[in-house]
Amino acid sequence: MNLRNIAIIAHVDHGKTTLVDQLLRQSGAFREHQQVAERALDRNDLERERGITILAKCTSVLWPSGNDSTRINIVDTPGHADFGGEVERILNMVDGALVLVDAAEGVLPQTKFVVGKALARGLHPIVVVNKVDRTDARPDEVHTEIFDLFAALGATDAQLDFPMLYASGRQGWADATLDGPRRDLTALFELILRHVPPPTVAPEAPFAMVATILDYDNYLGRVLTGRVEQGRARLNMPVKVLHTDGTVVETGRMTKLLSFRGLDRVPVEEAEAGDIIAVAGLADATVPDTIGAPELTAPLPAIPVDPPTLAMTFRINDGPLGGREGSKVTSRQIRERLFREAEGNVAIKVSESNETEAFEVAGRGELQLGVLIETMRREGFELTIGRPRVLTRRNESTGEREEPMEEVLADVDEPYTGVVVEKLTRRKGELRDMRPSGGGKVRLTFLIPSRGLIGYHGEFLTDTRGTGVMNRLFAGYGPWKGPIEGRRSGSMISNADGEAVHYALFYLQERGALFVSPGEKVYVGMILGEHNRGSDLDVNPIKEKKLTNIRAAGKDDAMLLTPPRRMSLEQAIAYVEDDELVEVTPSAVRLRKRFLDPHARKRSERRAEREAA
Ligand SMILES: Nc1nc2c(ncn2[C@@H]2O[C@H](COP(=O)(O)OP(=O)(O)OP(=O)(O)O)[C@@H](O)[C@H]2O)c(=O)[nH]1
Ligand SMILES: [Mg+2]
Repeated sequence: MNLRNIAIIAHVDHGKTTLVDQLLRQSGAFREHQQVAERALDRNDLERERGITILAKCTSVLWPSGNDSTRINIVDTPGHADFGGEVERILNMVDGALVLVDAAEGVLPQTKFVVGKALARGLHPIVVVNKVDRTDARPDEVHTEIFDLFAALGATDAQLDFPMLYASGRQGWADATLDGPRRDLTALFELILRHVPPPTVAPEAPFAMVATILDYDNYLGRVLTGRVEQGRARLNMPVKVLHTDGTVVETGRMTKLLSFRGLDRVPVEEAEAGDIIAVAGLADATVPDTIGAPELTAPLPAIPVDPPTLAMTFRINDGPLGGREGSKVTSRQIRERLFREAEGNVAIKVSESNETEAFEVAGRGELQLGVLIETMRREGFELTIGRPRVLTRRNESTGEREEPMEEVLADVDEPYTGVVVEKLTRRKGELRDMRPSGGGKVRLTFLIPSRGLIGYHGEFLTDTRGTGVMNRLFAGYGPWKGPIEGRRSGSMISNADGEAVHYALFYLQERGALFVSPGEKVYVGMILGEHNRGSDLDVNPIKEKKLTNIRAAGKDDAMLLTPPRRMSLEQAIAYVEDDELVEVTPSAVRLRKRFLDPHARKRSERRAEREAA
């Protein structure tokens, strides 16, 4: 069988999934009149809503149609850095890569990251300068940027001689020149067949594959996707699973073998070396274990999973409104759900917390954990979430404490550079480079602790009036940078249970921005808004006006209330301090103090002060 395996890699949003869509369409992978959503591969709800790919997925197309067609397995990878850890492993199961670069945005941090990995793997990528239809496209400049990038990353002469196409994935065309016919993707299909080598295989060796992508299916359980590196996979054959250190994880049978056809996975009886397949039936096997025939003695080489960099505590909702809005509220239910998530998500680690009825959930970033919380909330869970913490480590040779660092590229209009530099510096960022990036914009490059970026993105957008673009990339570990100053404002805290009323809120809004509006349920210890001063303030949001006479009551109309500041789940999580929590239910996101009772709060503050002293 003629076979090609390729991965599509790029910076976030440069158009990978859209291009795969068109490749599927134009190769006839969809039945006639089949209703297919745009970016069909981003199939889970949160992927669709947020417009980003979270989980890498494999698809396959036939080209050209007819008898001597070649099957091309295409792996669509996530571009967002929180989900980017898989890319390197995925590159290990393909023989070619399409590098997409947005013709306007050009080379960005994740482009650098994925191209570096592809070159190191010895792949000869095909470059696609994508979104050429954009009015601000600058395709020739971007072509030069890509060449410089390859050179800077130490590409060999053969890799530097990369083939390149101009394309608009959305319009569904790719051409070798800018004045081509702009009709379809034929040029890209042909280039893939010509340029990407077929897999090199050892059909006679015992069966072996590296589990590369893990997902969880309600019917099949754990599903592991990988390429058959050698031998032949047969349905129900006994297999042995080996950890990268050679220990046996389990023995079992592959009760389901799935091959990729268009958007679907179809059951097959066997699969030969070189093909990418999905396997079900194993209980413990995970990424990057080797699944192999019983006679296999050593695991295949594999890239370890990156350690998590960020953790949050997930607790039960023990506030006074707990249990009213959700259907899954017990710590047993939360435990089961979290451990199930860790089963199907290699980037998430769950452990019991020192606190009662709480769990530590560690992952790769705010977005990844935010997506998990949002998913659980939609499933009916109630939770309280604590402030995110970065996970530090000890440097083994120096004994020093180290923390995760990130490289940040911020493109901002010239007048806003001052405020951005000031804020990032205050968050312990080091300005590494500052240069004009065209159109009156300045590109700032920072090296900054991941910790300093928690909750910064929203501020960045405000400070640049929504015109700034910020990109970030994990840049390894660096020495602990010491304390980073937190929020400057205190909180306004409710000292009463009930419903907030207009009259009370009107007077409170002078003291800081409010997060609630009249009629919303409030309780003792709930955070109602920001206090302009640095300290916390207990206030009464349910106090009604004393009705002395009728005329005075009518005056309420003139008491205008500024609309409350609404925070998204992720903004709320980034906002809270160590002594605060975010209460998450299917219908609300509220902020509260960890200790609701004012006396308990004072006691714990005093304890914290004593400990600090
Ligand atoms: N102008 C223009 N926009 C495009 C093109 N291709 C994709 N887009 C838009 O760019 C956005 C991102 O597209 P996706 O296909 O989701 O990008 P992606 O690279 O898969 O994104 P991640 O998976 O999150 O990294 C969407 O709004 C698309 O409609 C194109 O050729 N031209
Ligand atoms: Mg995508």
